[in-house]
Amino acid sequence: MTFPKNFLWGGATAANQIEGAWNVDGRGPSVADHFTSGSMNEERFFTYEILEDKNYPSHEASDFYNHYKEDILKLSEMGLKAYRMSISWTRILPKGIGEINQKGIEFYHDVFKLLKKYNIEPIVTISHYDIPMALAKEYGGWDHRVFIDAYIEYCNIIFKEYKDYVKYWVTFNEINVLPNGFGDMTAAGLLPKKDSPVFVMSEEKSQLNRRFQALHNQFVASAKAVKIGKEISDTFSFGCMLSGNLQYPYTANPKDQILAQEAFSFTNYFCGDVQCRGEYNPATKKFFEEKNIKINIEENDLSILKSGTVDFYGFSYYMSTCISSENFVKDAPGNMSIGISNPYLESSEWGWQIDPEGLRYYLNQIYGRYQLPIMILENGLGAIDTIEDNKINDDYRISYLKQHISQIKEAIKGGVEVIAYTSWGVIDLVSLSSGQMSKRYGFIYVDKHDDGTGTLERKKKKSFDWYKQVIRSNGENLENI
Ligand code: BGP
Repeated sequence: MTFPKNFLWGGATAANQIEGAWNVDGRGPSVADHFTSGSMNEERFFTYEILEDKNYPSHEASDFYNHYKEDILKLSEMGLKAYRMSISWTRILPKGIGEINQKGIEFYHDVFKLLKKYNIEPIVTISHYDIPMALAKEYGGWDHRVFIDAYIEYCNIIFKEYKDYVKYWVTFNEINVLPNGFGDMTAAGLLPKKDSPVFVMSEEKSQLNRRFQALHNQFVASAKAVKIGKEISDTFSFGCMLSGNLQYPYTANPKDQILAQEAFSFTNYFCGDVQCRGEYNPATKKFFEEKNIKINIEENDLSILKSGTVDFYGFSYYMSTCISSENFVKDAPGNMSIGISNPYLESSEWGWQIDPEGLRYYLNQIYGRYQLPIMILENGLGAIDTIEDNKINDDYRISYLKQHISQIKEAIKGGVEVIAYTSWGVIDLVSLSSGQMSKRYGFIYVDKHDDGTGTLERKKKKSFDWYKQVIRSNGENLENI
């Protein structure tokens, strides 16, 4: 048997992409509620006001808030062992700090009770692209240290409330989208002066300082959360979560090798080293010096980082690109990344290059460096699904997942300790990059469309039964399923 007996086969979602009910039962707005929908060619926008003629997909999303009983029942029917979900910070603390919303507390109690009833282990992301709008508006975003205090207040509440239900906590989703520039608004709530595209990628000096200050503050918050969490319950286990970023050298030119090596280090080890080893690595310190980035590190921060390292390494993995020392056009988009296309790979309908071996490569690299248990917390294919004869035959999704799971198997055979695999968007939800519903990842279809119409009815896809069998066989005999 390759996969360990207690392997956590699961599915993943995030509150702002699935729950909806954005202003119901006392919930406060998050920054994500101010993102309009877009498409492959049309950017998403952040708007300060909610504009009548725009569609804000998080407002209803897949309406998990009102469908959670039915949804969790379906997850149990699939045989899921784990469900990676996030808590919406502003459902608990509508303004991000201060007054508590009892209805929000109860909602997650109900969700966790149901998961427990079906023996589904929750893996809970504390902050998944879900920044309290009130706090961001007042203080400008995570570059202000008030966010550390607010986050710790929020952690204290949820740790105490849910300690009998939750063992696995993930402090921040894809924290490394800050160094790579994609996460200013989504991950750090660094609000612009006026309405602007969500993914701006500014390289201005002042923005760089804000970005890396926000990142530092999140590192400190993460380490503090680990510390206080372990005081509240010794059963808690904490993970980091990075966007698994992989760029191959385009040619055998040694210059390309160096570039790829440096890119891997910057996009993965930068954050991984702080959260797994408790310190900024030498390359990162040099980077700060060279770019003349000035951040405020308070007296105890470095010892806090050292004392709050994580127990497992979590990451998302969807695709890979290439990097070159020559002047190629970056024509391959991806998960919070962009690179040069690889002639050996095919792409999804959204242009993300499909690379199962890349997942194995990434696992080998990360385990080689940290030797911590690994959770693959997101992986999947965003595709357009069509209903024919009342059926959704998503063989393309089955093929994508099968190839990726096979590569995990190979990595495990090679000695890598993988303990969980939670496929992304297990129930169809709003796409982060495009805001579309039509970029579907799920085993469970949700009748909801890009223009916001739809009955919200749920329907099993072909992949539902396929994944059920994969779980039942604990990943064995994949070729025949
Ligand atoms: C990751 C995010 C998720 C999710 C996923 C797929 O970056 O953690 O929130 O959305 O990517 O990306 P997309 O929705 O853009 O297809």
